[in-house]
Amino acid sequence: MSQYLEGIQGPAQVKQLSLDQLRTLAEEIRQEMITGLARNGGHLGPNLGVVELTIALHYVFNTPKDKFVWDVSHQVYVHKLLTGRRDRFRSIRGTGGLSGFALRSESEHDSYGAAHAGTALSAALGMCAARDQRGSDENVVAIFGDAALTNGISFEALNNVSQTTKRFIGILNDNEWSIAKNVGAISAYLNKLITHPSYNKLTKDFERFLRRLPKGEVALKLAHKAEEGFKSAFTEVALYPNTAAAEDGRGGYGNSLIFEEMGVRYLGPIDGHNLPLLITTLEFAKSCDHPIVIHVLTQKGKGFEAALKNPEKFHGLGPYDVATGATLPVKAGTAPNWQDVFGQTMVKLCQKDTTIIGITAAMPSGTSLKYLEKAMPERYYDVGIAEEHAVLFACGMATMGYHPVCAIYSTFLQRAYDCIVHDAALQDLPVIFCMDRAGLSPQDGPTHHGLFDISYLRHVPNCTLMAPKDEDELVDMMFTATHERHATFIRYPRGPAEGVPIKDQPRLLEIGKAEVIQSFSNNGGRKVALFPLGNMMRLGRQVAEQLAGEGYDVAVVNPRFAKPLDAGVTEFFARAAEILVTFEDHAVTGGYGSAVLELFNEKRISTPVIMVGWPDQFIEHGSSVDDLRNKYGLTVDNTVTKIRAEFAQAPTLRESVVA
Ligand SMILES: Cc1ncc(C[n+]2csc(CCOP(=O)(O)OP(=O)(O)O)c2C)c(N)n1
Repeated sequence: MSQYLEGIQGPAQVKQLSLDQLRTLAEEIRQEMITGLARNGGHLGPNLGVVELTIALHYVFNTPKDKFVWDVSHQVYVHKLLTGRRDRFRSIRGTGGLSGFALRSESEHDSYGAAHAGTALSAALGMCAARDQRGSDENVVAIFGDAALTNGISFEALNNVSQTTKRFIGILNDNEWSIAKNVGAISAYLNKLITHPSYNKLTKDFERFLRRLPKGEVALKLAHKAEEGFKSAFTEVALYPNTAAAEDGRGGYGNSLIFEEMGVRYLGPIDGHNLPLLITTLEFAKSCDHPIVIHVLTQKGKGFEAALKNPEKFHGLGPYDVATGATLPVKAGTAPNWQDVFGQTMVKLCQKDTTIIGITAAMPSGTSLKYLEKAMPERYYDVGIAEEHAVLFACGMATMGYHPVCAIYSTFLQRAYDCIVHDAALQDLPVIFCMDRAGLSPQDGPTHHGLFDISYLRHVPNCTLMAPKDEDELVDMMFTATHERHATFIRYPRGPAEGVPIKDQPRLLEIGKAEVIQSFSNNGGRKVALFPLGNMMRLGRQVAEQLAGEGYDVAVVNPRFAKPLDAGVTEFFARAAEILVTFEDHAVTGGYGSAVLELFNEKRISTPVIMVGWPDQFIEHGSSVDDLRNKYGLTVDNTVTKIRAEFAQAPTLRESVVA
């Protein structure tokens, strides 16, 4: 039983606690997260790092009137616990449960939804502009990580702050980690601010200052009572930084060239686990009439030994053992993950072809490009959370004779759409895109599902788009892509592949050529042609089996290519069949099935098409792919029922066409 957490119905109760009680609350929150997430997993590490920061934010500000805009928002678990969602907390990321991210429809305290990085500063600045327009007085606080700061959009926003508003509060939550270790010059710069000798000295100064408060202790109430005196002294520290530190250009307390030159007051770095320091600093920020960024140092995984030891693993993970932090071993006989096959194949391809290069946008482990990083670091680039840059960087390399491979999740590649069209495709550059998580990312939900890439790529000229039915074909497709002279996209889902053996020597596939898995047997049954794209082959085969058991004559074709379609094979089976079924782990709108319909229109083929795929709506999060497929009918039973219904509906029409 917790002493305080259970009594927290909303931020109002947080404000009533004393400093000691807040500290106990912080411990209780850590315990609840460590034990509560063990069964289903989640973003444990980042949330353990922001316990004190989130408590302080709710202590000082008043949501929902004041607005918190969390970047990525994978670190909002503490915020959820403090804003009336404690009793549903353990449902997080599961079917029907709380979202793992901020979600406007979930709570009035979630002022802005997110899960892609780099959006917080811009959105918060927009809120500030709206506030100033309408003359209201709410505070807007953007909370963003050190890796999110490396994202281009964050800088676009910073560039725009001082000309837009006088009241803007940014919290730079710096734990030195992206998912992997943060990379790049910005990260190095932040590190300089932290390790500068003036940091410790001035922090001590600040502590000394706090101790000078009445009763000589760092006590919240007292800090508040002494507000005016405190603020002016604080301002002095902030406005007149250590000059030596400023002169050598390395920043120092109260001085950071990057922020200051952008017209944004910089304050910090401060200890993000020191509650009174956080509270007093936030109080100060609230009173400022100029834009301000507070640099807060936090420890990812604080309070859980296993998470501290392995920040990358505990950034986001599945079920784990509360005592040891150990995750479940992979069951014997489980097929390798698609991404691991991708990563290992990259190493093999790079060993044979010196023009191949691997590029990730801050996702070395998610995409498994880590294998290349380890084996051939000189052929590997982590460009940070910067998908547009990743694609343009690849385009630049491609102009110089290289074959860059961008390993980017389908959902994150959305951000680089213009670079795909304007740079890769228009210039007809041989960049290879391996789109991981094409399909569902069930526990993350709509922000992470990769259900739109076929639609957003299919109409772009000069592009080839393929989807492997199994891991052996993934290797063939990667090999084939390295021989292409155009932009080539390969989509494959998250998790285990099919468990088929992988040939020693990959095969060059003919572009735009489908694979006939099973032709009609002419057994006298009604003819159905199944075209399952990519990982939908398994479902397609199950449907074929069921239909065959019911006496249908079934053909199964592996389309391989969503672009270019194999027009010949598709037309042949379409004309031979009475019904054609397309399957795709993708939105049906504008997807592979739509491409088939366009072909039918062009060739004046009138065979009915049933399209199995995701409906035209955002698919929520759920505990598993199966949960969501069952809900939306991407199942054997539902497909077979539709086929039967189609035959029942127009039995004679088609017969007359066939005749
Ligand atoms: C556009 C985009 N690319 C990649 C990701 C994957 N991603 C999620 S969190 C994260 C790291 C965020 O690090 P930081 O901003 O420092 O926050 P922390 O987790 O350290 O609190 C990344 C790369 C994403 N969410 N959005």
